[in-house]
Amino acid sequence: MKALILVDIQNDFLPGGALPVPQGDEVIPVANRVQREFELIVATQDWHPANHGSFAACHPGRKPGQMAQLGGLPQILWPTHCVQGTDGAAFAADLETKRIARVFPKGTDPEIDSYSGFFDNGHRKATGLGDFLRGRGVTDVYLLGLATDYCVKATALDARQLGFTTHLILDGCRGVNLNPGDVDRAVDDMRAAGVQVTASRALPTGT
Ligand code: VGL
Ligand code: ZN
Repeated sequence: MKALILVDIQNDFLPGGALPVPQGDEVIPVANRVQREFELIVATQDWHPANHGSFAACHPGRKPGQMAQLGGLPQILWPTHCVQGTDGAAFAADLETKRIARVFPKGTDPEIDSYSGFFDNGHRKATGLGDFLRGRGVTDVYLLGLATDYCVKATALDARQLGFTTHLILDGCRGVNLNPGDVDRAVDDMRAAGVQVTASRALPTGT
């Protein structure tokens, strides 16, 4: 059994959003198209309280892009984004959402960030996504969304660690590239961890 995981396809990560991923909108038609090949579709949603510790605004005198400590871990400070209940946190208007079986919010604890859809960055708490997929008999997960070098990467690595055969739909992802080459390095890291890198046109049909 395979499942499709749509990672953080939210307004704040699109051009014009609070934390825009270059060409982030280009993942939407891919996401809509590949859903046809899946019986089980889930989504992750970056879902921060307004006082989330990953926001530069919560660290007086600090700016987005600088480093801080959060939950005992090094943390990149981001612009305020994906605040619970705001339009920025909503799924992209053009994203097909009717067939999403369950949405897994993440980053809800102000004291720790959560790039992965499975666990927070300290691997202290699970979101329930792993148990959900196991309970549905899923062996293979396919991922696409935003951003390649943060949440897609972290979700793919955790999926591998949990024992899922993990496939990255590369043309359905876009990255931040805070430092030039970050996206390429993220893809290399995923490959090195055993993630299969594929393209939307090469997906198997059916379940
Ligand atoms: C993300 C940075 C901060 C992501 C979320 O979805 O990749 N990146 N929060
Ligand atoms: Zn976030």
